[in-house]
Amino acid sequence: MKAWLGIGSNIGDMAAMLDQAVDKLAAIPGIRVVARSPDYRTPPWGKTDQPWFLNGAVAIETDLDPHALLDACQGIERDLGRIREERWGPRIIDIDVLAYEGAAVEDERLVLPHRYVRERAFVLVPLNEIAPDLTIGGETVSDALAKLDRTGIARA
Ligand code: PH2
Ligand code: MG
Ligand code: MG
Repeated sequence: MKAWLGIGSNIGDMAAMLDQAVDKLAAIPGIRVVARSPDYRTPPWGKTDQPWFLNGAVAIETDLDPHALLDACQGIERDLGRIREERWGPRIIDIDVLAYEGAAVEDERLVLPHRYVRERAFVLVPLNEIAPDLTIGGETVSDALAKLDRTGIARA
């Protein structure tokens, strides 16, 4: 199945963190990285008194089901030294499952498509580079992005 991930970091060597996250994803049996957006510098969203982020998007082909994919992403976050911290606060690496082909999931661990994708320019700007026609919540990524303010977001 195809799935789309958002990656982000706002602590330390952010570009290296995103590279390592993608390398580790590609090294997992059952995950094949098929596309990666350029990195974007993005202003902090939600909790604004924190450093800027570097964000990107990744498309994968996977044999893992949505929850196994979430486990794999969280395992990589742990490997890269992430400790669970405050909601929407600074993080060394964040790997979010944004959407998974054919899957609608809503439980305590996982909501797919991701709850806030269509409100977040920092997610949609990179995602639009690799999946403009992907439909999320009845709307394509490019249509959803057209409604958002992308002030401050720039190719790194
Ligand atoms: N992640 C958050 C909260 N706010 N803002 C930006 N710009 N980029 C992020 O990745 C981000 C955020 C929680 O995961
Ligand atoms: Mg996350
Ligand atoms: Mg996140």
